[in-house]
Amino acid sequence: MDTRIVRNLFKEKFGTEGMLYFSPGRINLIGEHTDYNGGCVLPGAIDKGILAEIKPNGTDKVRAYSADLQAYAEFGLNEEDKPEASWAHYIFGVCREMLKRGAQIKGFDTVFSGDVPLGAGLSSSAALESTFAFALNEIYKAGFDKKELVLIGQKTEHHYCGVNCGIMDQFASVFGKAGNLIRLDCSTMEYEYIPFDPQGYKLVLIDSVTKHELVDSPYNKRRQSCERAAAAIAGNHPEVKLLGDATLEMLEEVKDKISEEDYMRATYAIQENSRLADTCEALKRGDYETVGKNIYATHHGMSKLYEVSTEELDFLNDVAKECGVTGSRIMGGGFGGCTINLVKDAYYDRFIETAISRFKTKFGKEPKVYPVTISDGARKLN
Ligand code: GAF
Repeated sequence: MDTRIVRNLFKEKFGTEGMLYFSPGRINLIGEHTDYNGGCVLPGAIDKGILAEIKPNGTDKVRAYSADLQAYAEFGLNEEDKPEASWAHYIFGVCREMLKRGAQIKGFDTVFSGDVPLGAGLSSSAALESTFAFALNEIYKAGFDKKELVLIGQKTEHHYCGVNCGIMDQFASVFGKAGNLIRLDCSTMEYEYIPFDPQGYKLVLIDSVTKHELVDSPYNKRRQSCERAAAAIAGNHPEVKLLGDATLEMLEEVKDKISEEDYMRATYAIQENSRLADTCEALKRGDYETVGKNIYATHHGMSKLYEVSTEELDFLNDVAKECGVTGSRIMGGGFGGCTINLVKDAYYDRFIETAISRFKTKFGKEPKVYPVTISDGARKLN
């Protein structure tokens, strides 16, 4: 990412130079809506993210400029100082979460900019949180380890942004490693890197250009459905805390005690967790046909049981099938955003051309295409 825009703006606004930090957005191969259910996920960091220049300013105020929105916000660090602008909540929230955990954060100046497409489901918000959590931890020598930085980002979403998300996005942004997916057990935060370099295949995102916005979406309702189903199962099986601990047989036992909707959501969440385990095995064998089948099955579950798809995303999924794409599905929370596609090299060009032209004819707008490069996590750049 070109650092010059941020550097020039920082110099222009604050007349000095600061330190540069970067954190990436993420993809997720499989394991969607499993993180807050205590299941597993398989994300990787991408080569797009948020870049921030930061310097303590010797006051008790944060002065922040968003280069992309061309917007400025100034705020104190006490709970009642929450700024009005929603984009500034992420920075304020990270500061507050660090202060609550005993860090000595003081006023600073910052300019930031990103190249993660907004609303595409690539976790621009986690990238923003991770950039500031990582940077402030270093600058103020707060001494948090990387897992704590992940939790600081997640709690920022819960307490300051209104999204009861899991830990996948922040984890991928902080722990990303070039060329590797991360198999993360969200109930324990144990993880392993899985090298991902599928010879003869490409991974590509097609952005349906329908904005995915978790803050306004029924994302939190999906989580509540799963928690109700898990609580019903726990009545018979006290060892079950979340759906990640449950089986389909356990769910059947309580089918009559929960709503049909909760039953559908829970069925998807339990199935998705087993699909993830199966996919990790297939990846280790280099069996991309099985990986692809599981990816399609995830799309079906997200569309028909979890109901987080859109007409545009279902359409892109159908086009992928017709073009012989190995695996294709909605990626991230859903309600808009991208599909992720595992495509054989030989089919790639035809798939991209067909997807663009058919989508344009049907919806009158052009989808965007982002080839995926799995990259490193949060870091200092200078
Ligand atoms: C969003 C959330 F932020 C993640 O925690 C995760 O639940 C994802 O949706 C769905 O898998 O990105």
